[in-house]
Amino acid sequence: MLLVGRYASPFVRRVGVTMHWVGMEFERQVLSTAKDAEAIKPYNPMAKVPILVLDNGECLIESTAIIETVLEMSPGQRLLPASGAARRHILQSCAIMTNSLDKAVQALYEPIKRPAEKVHEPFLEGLRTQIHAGLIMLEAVAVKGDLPGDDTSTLADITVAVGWRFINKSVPTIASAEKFPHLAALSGRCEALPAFQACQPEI
Ligand SMILES: N[C@@H](CCC(=O)N[C@@H](CS)C(=O)NCC(=O)O)C(=O)O
Repeated sequence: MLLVGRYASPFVRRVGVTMHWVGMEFERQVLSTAKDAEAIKPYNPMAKVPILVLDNGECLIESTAIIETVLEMSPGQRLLPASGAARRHILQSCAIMTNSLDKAVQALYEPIKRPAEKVHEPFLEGLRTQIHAGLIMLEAVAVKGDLPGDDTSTLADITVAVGWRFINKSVPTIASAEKFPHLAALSGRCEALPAFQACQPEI
């Protein structure tokens, strides 16, 4: 099994943490979409990461679809129940964070990919507003105690903690520990866990 991508990407990192959590062995090819697009294309012609190359050579894309497969291959896993309200709530927390991350990545790309005179501040402001709304929803989940950030954690803890670290670094004006103390505390607990320690962002 080969995971393609850098842990600087929260999407790659949440796959890596999940695989470590369930004890799945894998190798990693640390390729950057910015610098190594041509090397990524044989795995995914759209040049996006993460990609998980299965032992039979199949290339899986999209972190949610990859994690679904990883968990299906992990009998007895406790990160995501097979059915019921608990599963639904975990998937919703993951969805709120992955949506927020999509917006955070867009906000990061906007000034990098466009000439300075074409960067549209109202668009960026809209992205920040959406990210902020996502974090408010997730802080409420954390306040309820649904994100323990310990060895009883679920896929929601992993995704929210990985996402928080990325957003906190890339848009710190929105994601401060003062505004979101429960998310910041969750991150602190999770980052100390072995599966998180094993997946350190490259930058
Ligand atoms: N929805 C995707 C998002 C993946 C994503 O946005 N990856 C970024 C890196 S953080 C990427 O490949 N960007 C290159 C591009 O969009 O061209 C997932 O969950 O895997």
